[in-house]
Amino acid sequence: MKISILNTSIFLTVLLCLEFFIVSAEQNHHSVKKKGRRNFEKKQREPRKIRISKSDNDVSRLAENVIVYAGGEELLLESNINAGDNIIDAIVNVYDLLSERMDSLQNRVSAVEHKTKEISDRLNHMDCYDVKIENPLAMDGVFSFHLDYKGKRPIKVYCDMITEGGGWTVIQQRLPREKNDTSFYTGFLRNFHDYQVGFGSADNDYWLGLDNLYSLTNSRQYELRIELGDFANKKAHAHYKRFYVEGESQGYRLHVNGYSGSAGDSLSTDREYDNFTADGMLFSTFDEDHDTSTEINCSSFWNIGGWWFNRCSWANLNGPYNFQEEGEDCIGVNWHKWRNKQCLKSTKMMIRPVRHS
Ligand SMILES: [Ca+2]
Repeated sequence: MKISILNTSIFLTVLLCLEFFIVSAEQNHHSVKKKGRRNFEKKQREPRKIRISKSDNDVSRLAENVIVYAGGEELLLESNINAGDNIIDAIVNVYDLLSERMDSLQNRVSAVEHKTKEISDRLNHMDCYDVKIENPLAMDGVFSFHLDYKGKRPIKVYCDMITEGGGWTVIQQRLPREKNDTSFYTGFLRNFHDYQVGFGSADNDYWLGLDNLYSLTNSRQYELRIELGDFANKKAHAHYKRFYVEGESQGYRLHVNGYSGSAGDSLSTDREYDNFTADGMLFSTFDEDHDTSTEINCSSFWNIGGWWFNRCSWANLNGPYNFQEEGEDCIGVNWHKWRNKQCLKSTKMMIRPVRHS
């Protein structure tokens, strides 16, 4: 019986101890859980910031960053919604970063494409002929070219895409005017520097410039065509098989030959040399006398603009724009082999690469 009472006492004692341990374990568990929640809530009150470096470009690493931020695995399990928000934030940040870099790359690609096209045009489109070859349906109009490999800025010129197959680069132009025409038009009584660099505008009267002429006509072989109109609205033309000018150090000396056409030859020496031929002459203006006359400066004496004067010339296509009065001589825009001392209403000098067939 004593043994029985002892056994019962031991059993009850063991049972009480076991209950004590269970209660302590539960209290400890709740204590840990509560402490963890406080830490998590404290972190949640802080502003949300996720620092993403450029190397954080894979989602698993981003998720890892978010778990560390959330304070541990246990809390992440309890707050998986918040952690999910953080992952989405991180992915949005990466998306923004990638978009920004894509935009930057796109801008750089566009810049390279633009430069490539510019270089390509410079190499492939030197003049109106190149445009016509690439696009046979191209119409008359103003186009931009880099006229030589050193060209920094594109230069605007008028292209004649119709006359005799087109592809003509206009180097000089005087548009037809009427007496009652009060609109502005370019003056051609200019100094040497203006004739060097060019003046006027491609959609109106203009002179392309001796430096540009030198660059163009020394890069390939050109033919020259001159279109003329008088005040009776008659037309004529002069065609030369070969045309080029030398550079500044050679006084922009003119070389032109191989005449054909309806206007007569007022430039070359094909038939006979005389004191008015332009071929072989240097360029002169009122302030730069390089003509062959020892007595006068042709340009300033006759007031006829810049030209390849001899003593003096059969042509003044850069003379002042004067209207022809019936029966009177007119010193202005002249082509003597066609209309002698009558002033002309319109002129157009244009060049095209010689085609070797
Ligand atoms: Ca002289």
